[in-house]
Amino acid sequence: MSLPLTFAPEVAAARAAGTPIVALESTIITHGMPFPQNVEAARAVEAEVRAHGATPATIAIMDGQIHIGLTDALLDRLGQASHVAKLSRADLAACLATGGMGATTVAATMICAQLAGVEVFATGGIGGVHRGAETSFDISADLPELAATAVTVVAAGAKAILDLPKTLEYLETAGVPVIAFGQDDFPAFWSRSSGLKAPLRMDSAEAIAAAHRMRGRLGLPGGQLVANPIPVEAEIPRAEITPAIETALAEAEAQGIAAKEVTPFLLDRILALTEGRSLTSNIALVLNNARLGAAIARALTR
Ligand code: PSU
Ligand code: MN
Repeated sequence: MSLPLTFAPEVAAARAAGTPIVALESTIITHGMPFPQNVEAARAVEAEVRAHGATPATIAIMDGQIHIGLTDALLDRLGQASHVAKLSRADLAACLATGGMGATTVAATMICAQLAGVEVFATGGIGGVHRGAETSFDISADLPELAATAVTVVAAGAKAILDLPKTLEYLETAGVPVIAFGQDDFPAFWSRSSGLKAPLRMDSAEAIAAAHRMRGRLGLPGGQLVANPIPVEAEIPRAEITPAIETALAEAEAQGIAAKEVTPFLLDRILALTEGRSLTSNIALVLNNARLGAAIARALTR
């Protein structure tokens, strides 16, 4: 039986020509940003990938198919739909089998990208080990996926809503290369630095591509996490974002938010608490990651 993959026309053309492709996730569209900024941002990110010499492939589940690349009509449908499932490794197959509509997280996007032969994926932030994980056990399925699936993921690090030292410890245990791009520190999404040193540093897309290829040659499963700091002009100083994070975390606790609701709840509250400032920064860092993702995809194609 063939895989339930549907390629958008521009992605099918890029595959046929062997030109670089960059995967993009869809949970950021349905659960990370409000409509219509979500659809506008998704289009801007796709345009940025094209402007840097690669073809964007936004991934989502609709009508029993894994869509690798969304036409304008599909992107509009997804961006406006009200009850879209947030899909990770655990629920991807069930959504496909039942014909539901689903947005893919980092973990599910990696799985779908690998099925489609796409080796690079650009996003905003990854999920990680939540604060209080020692009692809640809340660790994102994105982390074990990075250890299992051979896709290089470009993100702006992880948000300070998470426990960043524990997140880095987990990734080390799982054997995931964490590569800060162009600096020593692991970036913290809105902030260029988390105050923690990243285990690895690379300064060129070519080096990241070479490391990706070498993992493949060695037969090491899993991908790489490239942590690309937010551009200076879009950065929100840590002192300014911290109160919003603390308030959002306290609200989540008081309301008993659990499981897959936690991350979307926190993102939504921080957006409101910063009066949209976090959204502007969010879009700037995803565009920045799209540029680096395109450069890595180009280097992999050479
Ligand atoms: N972190 C962000 N922005 C996001 C997400 C995480 O800064 O949009 C989304 C991504 O899709 C990520 C998912 O894969 O949330 C992680 O959710 P969870 O923590 O439930 O695994
Ligand atoms: Mn979780």
